[in-house]
Amino acid sequence: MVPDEPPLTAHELGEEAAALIDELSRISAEEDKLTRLYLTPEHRNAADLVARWMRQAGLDVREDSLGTVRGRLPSSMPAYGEKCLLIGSHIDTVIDAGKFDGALGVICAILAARELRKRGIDLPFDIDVLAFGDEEGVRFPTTLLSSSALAGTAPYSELDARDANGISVAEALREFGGRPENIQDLKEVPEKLVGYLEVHIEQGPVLEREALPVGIVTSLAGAERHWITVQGEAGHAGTVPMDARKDAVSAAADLIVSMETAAKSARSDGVVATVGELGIHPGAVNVIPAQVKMTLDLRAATDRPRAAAIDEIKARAARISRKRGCPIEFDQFHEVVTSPCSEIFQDAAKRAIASMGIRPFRLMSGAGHDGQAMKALTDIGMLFVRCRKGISHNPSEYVSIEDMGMAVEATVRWVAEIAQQEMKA
Ligand code: HGY
Ligand code: MN
Ligand code: MN
Repeated sequence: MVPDEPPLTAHELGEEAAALIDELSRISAEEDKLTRLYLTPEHRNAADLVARWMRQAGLDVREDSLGTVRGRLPSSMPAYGEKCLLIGSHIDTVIDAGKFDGALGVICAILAARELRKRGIDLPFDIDVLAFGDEEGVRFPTTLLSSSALAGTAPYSELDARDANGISVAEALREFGGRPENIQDLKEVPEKLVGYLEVHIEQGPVLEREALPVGIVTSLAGAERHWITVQGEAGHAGTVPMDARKDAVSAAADLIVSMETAAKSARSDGVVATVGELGIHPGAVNVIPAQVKMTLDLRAATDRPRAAAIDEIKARAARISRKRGCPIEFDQFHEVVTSPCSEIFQDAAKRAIASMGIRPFRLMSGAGHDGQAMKALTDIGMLFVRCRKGISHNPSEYVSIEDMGMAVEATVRWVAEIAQQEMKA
C-alpha cells in the first residue's frame, strides 16, 4: 500500500487525542462531573460519537447487540486469510470519573488504525477497533459484560441483573437499541483471531517514577467482589445501654478495619481490599442501625494470596460476629483470575517502544480491564500510559499531550510489529 501523506508527529497525534478526550468527556449524566454508566443515554451519545470518529478514520462501523461499537480496518493482504486483530477499551466510566480511563484506549485504537491506513502499512489481518460499554461494572452488579459476551462467557443470567432502580440489563439494552436475546451469538471464533490489544492509563505511579511515557503490561491482577451484610438489631439510641446493643455499624466498622489490617499484612503479595459502597438500614439519626450492606473489592498479584486473604477476612468476620452477636454474610458476585499477557505481544511492544528511543519497561496491572474477559477467548496484550501521580477514578486524572502522542505512535508500531510477525508465521 502506498502512503497517502507524511505521518503526523507524536505531538500532532497527542493534540488530536487530547481534543477527542475533551469532546468525549463532555458527555456525562452530571453537569459538573463525569459519570457515564452502561446503557444510559450518555452511553448512547458516547457510542454515537465514537462511531462517527471511527467512520472519519475510514473504518466500517457497526454496533453489536450489547452496545459495543466496532470499527473495521480491512486487511491489505487478503491472501493471508481472514484473521482479525481486536484492539480497544471501554467508554463507560465510574462515578465522578477521570476523562482518560478507557477513553484513551479507544481513541488510541481509532487514531492508530487511521495512521496504519494512511501510512500504507501492510496488514495481513483485519483490525477491529472496539469500544466496550460495561467495563467498570458500576450501574449493574455485572462487569466486563460486553467483552465477556465476545469471549462467550457471559451467561444469560447476567441479563437479569438489576440496577439500583430495579431496571434489568435486558430492559436497559432494549431501550439502548441492543438485542439481549442475541448475547450468545456474539462469541468470536478464536481461530479467526490474532489477539486482543488494549492501551490504557496505568492508574498507578510506576511509569511516572520510571520517567517513562509508556510501559508493557505483563499480567492483570485477579479480583473478586462481594456484598457483605452485617445484621444487628434496631433500637432506641437513647435508651439501650452500650453493652446491650447489636449495633450493625459498629460491627461493620470493626470488620472494615480488620479487613484493612489483613490486606496490609499481605502487602508483599500485592493484596488490596476496598470497601467502596456502604448502606445503613434504617438510617435514622436516633435509631441503632439494624443492618449494614457494603461491598468488598479484593485483589492480589496472583490468585493464591487472594484466596488466602479472603479466608483470613472471613475468619476475622466470624470472630467479630461472635463477639458482637451480629451475623455477617458474604455474597460473592464477581471473580476474575489473574490474566497473563502474551509474551509474543509483550516482545512486539518492546521492539515498537525501543524503535521510538524509549526504554522498554514491563509492569503488572493492579487494575482490571476488558483483557481479563478476552483472555478466555484469545491472547491479550496491553500497553500502559503514564498518568500524573498515578491518580485515577478521580476527576484529577491527567495524561500529557506528549504522552498521548507517544501512546498513539507506540500503538501504530506495535500493530506493525505484530503484522510483520504474522507475515513471517
Ligand atoms: O476496577 C477496576 O480495576 C477497573 O477500573 N474496572
Ligand atoms: Mn479502565
Ligand atoms: Mn476504571
